[in-house]
Amino acid sequence: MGNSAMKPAFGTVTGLMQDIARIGADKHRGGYSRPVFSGAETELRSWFSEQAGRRGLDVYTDVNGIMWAWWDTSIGIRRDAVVTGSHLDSVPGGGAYDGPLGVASALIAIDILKSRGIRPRRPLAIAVFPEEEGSRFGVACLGSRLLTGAIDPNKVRNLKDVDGNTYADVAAANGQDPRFIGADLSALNQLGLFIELHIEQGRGLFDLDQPVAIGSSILGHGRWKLSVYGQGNHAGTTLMSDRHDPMIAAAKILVGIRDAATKYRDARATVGRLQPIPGGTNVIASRVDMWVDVRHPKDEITASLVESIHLNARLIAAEEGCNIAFDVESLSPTVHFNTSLREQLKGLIPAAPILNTGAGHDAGVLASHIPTAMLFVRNPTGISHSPEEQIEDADSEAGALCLADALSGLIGRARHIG
Ligand code: HGY
Ligand code: MN
Ligand code: MN
Repeated sequence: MGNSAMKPAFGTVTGLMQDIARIGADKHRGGYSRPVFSGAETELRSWFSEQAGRRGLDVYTDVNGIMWAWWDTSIGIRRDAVVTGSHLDSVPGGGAYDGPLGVASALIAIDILKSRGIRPRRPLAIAVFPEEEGSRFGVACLGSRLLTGAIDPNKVRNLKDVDGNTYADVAAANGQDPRFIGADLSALNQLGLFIELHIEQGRGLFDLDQPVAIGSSILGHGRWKLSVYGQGNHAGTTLMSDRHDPMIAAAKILVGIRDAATKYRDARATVGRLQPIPGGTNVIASRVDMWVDVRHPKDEITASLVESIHLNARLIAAEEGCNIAFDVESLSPTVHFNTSLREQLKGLIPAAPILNTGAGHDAGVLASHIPTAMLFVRNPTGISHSPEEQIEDADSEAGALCLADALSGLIGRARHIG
């Protein structure tokens, strides 16, 4: 897979991933917790900046917190650029590779291009998008949504983390002026296409016995916040018959969500986060907040599944003398990657199969503005968003080689492919 290349000047993907292996390690959950604007994510940003600087790339962070590292052509005009990259933030207790693999592979791909004596005839940049997981402020792909104007900057400024800190305050404390976040047409107009390498979050490649695949589509997905309101009270002095316990309603609603999703082939519905308020052992909760992640290849099925979840939750809450609030936090339609770019990649990496993904990515957000593509690298267990996420070293290097082959084929092509 991929052309044979001399040893890259700066090392290997495995070596770069080892460089950052201790950053953001979560002793409590296992894996990594690298929320946006945290010390760990900030340290990863400095690591990227240093690595890109070592390669002579021009690195800066834009108004939306997106990092760009440019390898300019001799004429220096930044237009119609080929962009690759991914994200450095993680879910709580996430794996090492979801995000950083794409960033490390982009750095090594540039090493490989340089070791082959290739100079860009079209600007080439690495982009690192913040808050791809939406783990701190609740909206997935926040950086690419801001860049493309897909989200109201006022809504973003007022997003809060679990401690009640607003995005505006945290961004300002981290050197980003929240007054200027939002659609950035000057940045967007520099871009010609985006190709993101990512660890596969599934076992497709393992089953096909291939190291790298080309992406075809991203499943539509959304997140809703469901709050169940009951009557807070004392665990010892409140008879069972006198309770309006939102935890009971929430438990029934949760099982109902699973049952509703199993009725639709290919649907996925998950509650990975549930928060009783106030959360005391000897306290009947007054409220329970839960967050529902729903996905399906057909957006209309996602909508009807969410509708039935909402209705069922309302009915169950009423039975328990409770009521609910149900609000959308983020919603992304199913995205089919640019066919011409995908076919071009197929020509450049002929052995790579075509696979879809159930995971969201910044490439999905950018797809409505420029041709985008993805490369997936084999994940032997398919497990992701877990400390057990893993990859074989040889596959990491194969991924970077394929990315280098793709980039060398894409540099210097006309802006709009097909
Ligand atoms: O949630 C997702 O699909 C992605 O990992 N952000
Ligand atoms: Mn992820
Ligand atoms: Mn990811």
